[in-house]
Amino acid sequence: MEVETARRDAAALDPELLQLPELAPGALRENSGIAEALYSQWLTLPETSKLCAPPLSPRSTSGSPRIMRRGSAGPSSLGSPLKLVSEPVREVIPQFYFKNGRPPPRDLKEQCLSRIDHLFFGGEGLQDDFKPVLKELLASHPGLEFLQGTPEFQERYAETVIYRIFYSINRSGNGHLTLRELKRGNLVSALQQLDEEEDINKVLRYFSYEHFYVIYCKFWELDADHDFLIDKENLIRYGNHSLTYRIVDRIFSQVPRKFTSMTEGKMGYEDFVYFILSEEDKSSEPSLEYWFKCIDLDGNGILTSNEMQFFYEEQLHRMECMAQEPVLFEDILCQMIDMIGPENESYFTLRDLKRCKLSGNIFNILFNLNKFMAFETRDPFLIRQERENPNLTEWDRFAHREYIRLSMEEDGEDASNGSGDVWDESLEAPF
Ligand SMILES: [Ca+2]
Ligand SMILES: [Ca+2]
Repeated sequence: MEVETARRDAAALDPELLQLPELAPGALRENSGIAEALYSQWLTLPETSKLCAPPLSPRSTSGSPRIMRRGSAGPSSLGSPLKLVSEPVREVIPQFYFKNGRPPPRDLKEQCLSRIDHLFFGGEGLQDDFKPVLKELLASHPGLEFLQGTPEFQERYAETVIYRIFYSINRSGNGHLTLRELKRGNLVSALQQLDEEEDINKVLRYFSYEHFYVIYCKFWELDADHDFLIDKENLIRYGNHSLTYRIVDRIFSQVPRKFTSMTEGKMGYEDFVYFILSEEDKSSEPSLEYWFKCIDLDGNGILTSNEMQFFYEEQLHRMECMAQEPVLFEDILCQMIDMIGPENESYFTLRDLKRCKLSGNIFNILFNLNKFMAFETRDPFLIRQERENPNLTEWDRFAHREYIRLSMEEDGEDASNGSGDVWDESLEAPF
């Protein structure tokens, strides 16, 4: 939908402003091919990619909620964030009230639960079955009111939340959530928290708007041509080129999970959500399973030293290229065995990894150079972060850091004091 809007905008552009050589007046309107070409060019401009970011959460770090700068709360004629950004500054004054006061918060949870009950009456829940639950939530949760002017981002938020729920709870990975899986997961307690908490960003399990914002912006950064698909070359840029070609190949051979994108050789948004959740929290069980499948080249359920060495070779090569002192595989293997303490020292099983809290590091050692280095040097910044909030997951910490960075960027403040790597790079014009 935003694409349509943008296309209309592109068609309505004044050619003079674009300083086109020798373009007859009206040519743009008559020749839609030019408009299309301009539109594609416009999409690749660095400024455009900023404009297409979803609205910041009301709890912006700068204390200046974007929604207030956005202007009128009335329905936007185009419903596009592209338009809203340029509107004049105006404060939103709520123009409605609940005749009998705001409905008691319990209602929301009851509604969601009864929906879910209904959903499982037939035995299993599909992703689509969760859509009405999210729709109700978007209509009634005070923490999501600010999204009401941007229906396309309401939709993206809803799908992201559903993917996150399935990633964590649908452990069979078959897209059919069973009642058993639901009961074992923490969705019901997340709904309860959602009910009692007005600040959506405090509901870290599944529903945080900031978490959605980070996932979506990361995807948008990598998807240079904005066709909502990512190829290998795009993904290799993830996290400041932190991943190896070999692991990216494995992801694209769809070993850890079959892509839902339907376009050969490309990853869609849902596939990316699975990837980023696995990449940024390697301590979680779904993540361990995801990466275990990647490394298990012959798929026999054990990781041998040969399989691990195949991936580590590329890391070693990269260390050499960066003139860093390489850590030999034999040394790293001993370190990994000490860390995991596997039942049989000649290989790792998934059970070995799930038993040990530090297992995620194995995967960083094998294919993520930046995180491997941070681990080797015991990055004091990360250690401090862990001490300050021991209850947060690795994912929560990552999302928090990135949200701050992205929102600084969007606020036009100096982001250079952040680590700034990925974002800066994405701002380079890709031609
Ligand atoms: Ca793309
Ligand atoms: Ca194997």
